[in-house]
Amino acid sequence: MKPTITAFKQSPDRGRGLARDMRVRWALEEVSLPYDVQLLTFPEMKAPAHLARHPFGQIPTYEEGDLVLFETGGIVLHIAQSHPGLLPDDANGRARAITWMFAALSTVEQSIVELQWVMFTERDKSWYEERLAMVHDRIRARLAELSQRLGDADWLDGAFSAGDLMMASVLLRVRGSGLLDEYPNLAAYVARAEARPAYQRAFAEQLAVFHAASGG
Ligand code: GTB
Repeated sequence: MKPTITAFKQSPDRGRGLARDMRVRWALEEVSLPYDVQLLTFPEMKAPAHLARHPFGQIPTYEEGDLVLFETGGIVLHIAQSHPGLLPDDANGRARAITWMFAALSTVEQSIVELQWVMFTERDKSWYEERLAMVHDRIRARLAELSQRLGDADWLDGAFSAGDLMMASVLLRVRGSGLLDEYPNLAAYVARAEARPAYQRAFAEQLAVFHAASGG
């Protein structure tokens, strides 16, 4: 059954692929699963029909027959477990790849989301610069540890997996700050992930939504 995902009708990231539907699109492209997209306005995201799908009124969601999922971690894991291509065959390798997904979402993404909150909502505060520097340092600490672990490997644990998909998606969100470039092996890791044909197809799809919404 062809799944349907939800995404912003007008993404605030202006087609830069930073909204979280991108990681779901990417996973679907990696496993060559065709999908439909339902685009939502902000009021539609907060209306009862969407709240029935997503308790927090966010995007993305994933619907496949009777199955309705929210949270990109759960969605990408479901895709990876139901189709070959994103998880290793051996049980220990699968467990480690899933662990990297959790690490991306809980250990690395947390301070990156905090940075975005600070930049969006605290820019006018007297302590903005001080707080920004603190959050930057928190992110640097995580990036340094991750950089150390990755070393000169292509991917986090053997072949590309859902763990890399999630980690690269999270790291992409911090690239605009310049912090990623302080760790050349992480910048190269993200560039390698972006060069994957599945990533490119997913990126083009979400960019087309932005162009359609802006009439260009
Ligand atoms: N933990 C959830 C998941 O992983 O699925 C988080 C989902 C989430 O935060 N969704 C956001 C949303 O729906 C869109 S992606 N926000 C509306 C709301 O919470 O009411 C977050 C996002 C938005 C904009 C940019 N940007 O402009 O660069 C990047 C990321």
